[in-house]
Amino acid sequence: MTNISPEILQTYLVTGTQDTGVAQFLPTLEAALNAGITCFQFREKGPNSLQSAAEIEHYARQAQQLCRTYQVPFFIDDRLELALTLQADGLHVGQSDQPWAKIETAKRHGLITGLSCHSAAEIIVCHQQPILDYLGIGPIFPTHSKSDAQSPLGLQQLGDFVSLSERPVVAIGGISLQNIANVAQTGVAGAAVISVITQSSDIAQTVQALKQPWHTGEASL
Ligand code: TZP
Ligand code: MG
Repeated sequence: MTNISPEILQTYLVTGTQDTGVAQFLPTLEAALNAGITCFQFREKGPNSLQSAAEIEHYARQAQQLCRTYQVPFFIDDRLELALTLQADGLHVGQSDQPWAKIETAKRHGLITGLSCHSAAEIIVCHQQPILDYLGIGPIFPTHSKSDAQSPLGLQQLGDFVSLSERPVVAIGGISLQNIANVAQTGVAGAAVISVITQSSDIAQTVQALKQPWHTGEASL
């Protein structure tokens, strides 16, 4: 039960200026787009993120323009009004973001909708909600990119949650080139990452390596 092609979730970059520095934000995104990411989420949040609404909108618009050039879906984390103003392709929300009211409004305006989940109970609630397109599940492994991250779920739990979910799942949190093959084997539609791309010294090679399990059939979609 979803309205999207799960392939868009396969290699999903989540980033804001706090992860790259302001100067490297657009160059990092363009390198990742050029290398073949399948989705981008603008997530301006947490320590060192921009605070001015005008600046946030400026970088979001620039990022959206780049995504259009590469024909990659452009999502926004949490900021419903910005997502509607820019006519983003999707909105992603967390459990503490008043998710259902935002998901409802976003869906009414035709956006793709995603929700972060961390427990079986949260996933079961989603069964009743056809307005939700996909689930983000994580963190799977320890992460340094989210200061308020919950405890890591691990691969076994991820596999159980993929089975429980009625919607495509994108895994997030601590995903690296060392564990991407194991993540793909749980049946997720894709992997969402921050630091493995933003801290890479060779983004083209990193993105190729992240996509590898889906090319070689290791992923159990
Ligand atoms: N939500 C759960 S973990 C996480 C988010 C946004 C951070 C993922 O970043 P990284 O660097 O890929 O671990
Ligand atoms: Mg949140």
